[in-house]
Amino acid sequence: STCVSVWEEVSIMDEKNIPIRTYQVCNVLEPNQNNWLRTDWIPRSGAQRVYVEVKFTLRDCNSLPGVTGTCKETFNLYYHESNEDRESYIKESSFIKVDTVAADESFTQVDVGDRIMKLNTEVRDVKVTTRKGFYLAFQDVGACIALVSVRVFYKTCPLTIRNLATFPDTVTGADTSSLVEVRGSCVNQSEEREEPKMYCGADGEWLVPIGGCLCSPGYEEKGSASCTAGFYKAKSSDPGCSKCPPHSHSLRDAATVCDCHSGYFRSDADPPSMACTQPPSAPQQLISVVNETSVVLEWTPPRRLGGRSDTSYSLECLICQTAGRLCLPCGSDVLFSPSQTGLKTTKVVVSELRAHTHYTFIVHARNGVSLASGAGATQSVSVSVTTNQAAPSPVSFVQATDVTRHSLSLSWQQPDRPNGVILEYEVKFYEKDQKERSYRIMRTFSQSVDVTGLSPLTVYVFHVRARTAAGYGEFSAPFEFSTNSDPFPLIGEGVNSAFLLLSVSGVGILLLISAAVFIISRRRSKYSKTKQDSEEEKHLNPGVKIYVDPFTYEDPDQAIHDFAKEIDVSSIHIEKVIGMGEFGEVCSGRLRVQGKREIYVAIKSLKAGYSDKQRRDFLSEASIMGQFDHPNIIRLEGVVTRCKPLMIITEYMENGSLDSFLRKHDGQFTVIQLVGMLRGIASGMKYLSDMNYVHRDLAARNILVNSNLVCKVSDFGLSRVLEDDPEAAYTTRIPIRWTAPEAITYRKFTTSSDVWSYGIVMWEVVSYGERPYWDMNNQDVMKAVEEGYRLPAPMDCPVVLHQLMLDCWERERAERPTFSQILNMLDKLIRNPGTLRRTVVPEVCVPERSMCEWLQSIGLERYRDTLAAAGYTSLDSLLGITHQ
Ligand code: ACK
Repeated sequence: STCVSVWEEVSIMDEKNIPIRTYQVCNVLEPNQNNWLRTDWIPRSGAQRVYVEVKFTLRDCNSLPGVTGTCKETFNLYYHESNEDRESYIKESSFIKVDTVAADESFTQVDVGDRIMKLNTEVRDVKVTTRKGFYLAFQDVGACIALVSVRVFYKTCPLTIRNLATFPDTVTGADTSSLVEVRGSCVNQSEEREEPKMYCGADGEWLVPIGGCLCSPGYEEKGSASCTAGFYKAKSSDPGCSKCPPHSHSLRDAATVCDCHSGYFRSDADPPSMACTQPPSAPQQLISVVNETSVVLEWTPPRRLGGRSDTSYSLECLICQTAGRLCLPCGSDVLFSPSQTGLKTTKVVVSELRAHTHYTFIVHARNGVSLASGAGATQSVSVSVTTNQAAPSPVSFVQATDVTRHSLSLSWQQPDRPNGVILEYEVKFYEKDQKERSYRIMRTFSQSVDVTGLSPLTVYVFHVRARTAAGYGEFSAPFEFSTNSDPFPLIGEGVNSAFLLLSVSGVGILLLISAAVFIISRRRSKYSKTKQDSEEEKHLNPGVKIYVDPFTYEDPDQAIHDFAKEIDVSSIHIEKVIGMGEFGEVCSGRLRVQGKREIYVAIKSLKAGYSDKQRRDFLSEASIMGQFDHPNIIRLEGVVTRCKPLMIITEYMENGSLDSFLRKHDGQFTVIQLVGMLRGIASGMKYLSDMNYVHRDLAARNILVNSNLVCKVSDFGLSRVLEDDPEAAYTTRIPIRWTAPEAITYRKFTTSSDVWSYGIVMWEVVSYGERPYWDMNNQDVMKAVEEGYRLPAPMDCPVVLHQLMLDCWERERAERPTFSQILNMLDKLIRNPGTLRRTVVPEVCVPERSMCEWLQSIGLERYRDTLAAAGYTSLDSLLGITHQ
């Protein structure tokens, strides 16, 4: 029955009276209708879901009389996918049903001749993905239908531009819910900001865009144009074209950066939005002040900074044969403070220059565009100077007063041309008839000295010279003075005996160092720890004399004879007991070695009934001391070991130990004198640390003072005590108040812990022998120090000195200064006494001096602020205070 189609092709007129072709079928009277009408092959053209819009009319069965039971009001729509475009026969069963289509209620009425027809439009969609194309078929099952049109189409999301990205015309997906992800491409002169993406919905609508593009440098979105001349756009993310910054221009369109006007520059680091700038003009008003062998250079900034704020200066130093002529660059030994290049300040101190030499200094000004502007473009200013270091001129007048049989007071005037601050005077004198074969030297800060120990009725020749940082000046002409008559024996200071000791021990020490190293490595004794510690601190420098620990000797008597001279007891003349030491009495007396002058000495003796260990400990001090030779270390004259009591003979220090000496002379010294004492101690300690010797008990009580106020480090006993008895209650033997925390807690004794102790000594000196941490007990001291408490500045203590103390008391030992730095610092202070003027106390007392001083004098300075707050700032105003 399907072979012969009952669908008829009929021409009718549409509503506009235009003839159209329709397919009609109307077998409503016969049952079991199955009439098929098939389309030609329709290519899919990439579509995945096609839409079929059918326009048709359908007769209402009610309007057809006598058709009940057979008349239908629907037809069926089928499809069949195929690659074949000319299939002649397709089985019914090959078709897949799309839908049963019924007439819509809203029939459009079409006037066809005398009949009114209702035109229906129905759309069905179907997924077609498997073949190149498909056929559609309409199955009539007994209705009265006219197929007016069949339109087949698919949907696309149309080409669009979103966020500067183009999205192509995109065929929708196969399913009604499918989204097709589409990647956009940036439009011309734009670049991707974030991958542009959009989804094409099944209905042909684009969904929310993701990501997008930005206009390339030189272009802006506004009107999608390039930047015009005079404008630029540097980055795609910039909002739009901007006007060229000052001193720059862009001549062509689409500029990404503006070019600088001629004479203006931009550094690599300058952003395109920054104005073009210029190198600075020359620094101005360069002033030089020559101070011995240093020069202070100061200038003012250039008149034109070129529109930048990164001006820096660099210095060129030239050494010239004649002022300003034939110059060569200075050597690298010249020091520039704060630096030679990259200077932000307008002041430099140039030091370590040669004396009496012509220098030219050129100060260059630079900024960020100096390089960009080409070589040789820096502007500079120069100055030529001649250094003028000179030692002081000779002392021209010396006089003697208070002449007695054994002494006289010598005084003199300052040299006419001191050429700097005088640090010290040196007095050389000798008996006139001895000529200069044997002489004594005395040094003093003041312009006078008491010369004692002279022979009666003897003519002495005196020379005085001054020393500044530049060195010693010439000695004065000889001045002769005679003592009065007396038969008392002659006493000298025995310079020669020290020399003798030194020369005897010189070769021996070298041999000993190698012997000691050998012994240490073989014995691996417990003392090797000490040595290790000190090596950690300092890089051993061959050629520098290193202290040898006498405890590394198997035989302590060998050490004593390597380092100390045995003295015949008959040459010692004990005079009186001056104190008690750890091992016995300390006496003063005189020593007369054959062929030498008699000298005053101190004699330490070992009390009877000593143990072997005590003997060893007692003599170890001499073995240590005997290795040292320095004006600020107590000098060993020799030992007596061959007969009893055992004795250690040292130079005699007239003023005894420093702590008691200061307490006796409370407030009697100038700051410079105190600093002079500290300098001596620092110099001695520097010497010890250079020799790798750690003192461990540096304290004012272990410093001795001679008649010239020269301080010398003594007491080399404690250094060994701890090592001998590590398990003992050693803390009781550690001088807690003087010892660095790491030395107390884990026995880390180093030169840095000696520096801590040195800080305490400074405090003792400036406070004239006050006890550190007063009457606090040891436990409290350790706790307070651990918690960061540090001794405050003593009364009238210069700020710089207290700062130096605080530096010595840095918790981290590596942060503490070295003795060499301390020494330099003190020398600087002595050279510039002005820096010592600022003391800690007056700082607190600023508003009204006299009021402040008065409160201080009555111990009520804590009320200063309260009184000031109430308006009482002067003593006058205080007079008006009422009872209320
Ligand atoms: O404070 P002083 O008088 O100085 O009391 C002690 C005492 O001996 C016990 O050590 C004094 N003393 C130690 N060595 C010397 C010395 N070389 N010259 C003068 N006095 C000394 C110290």
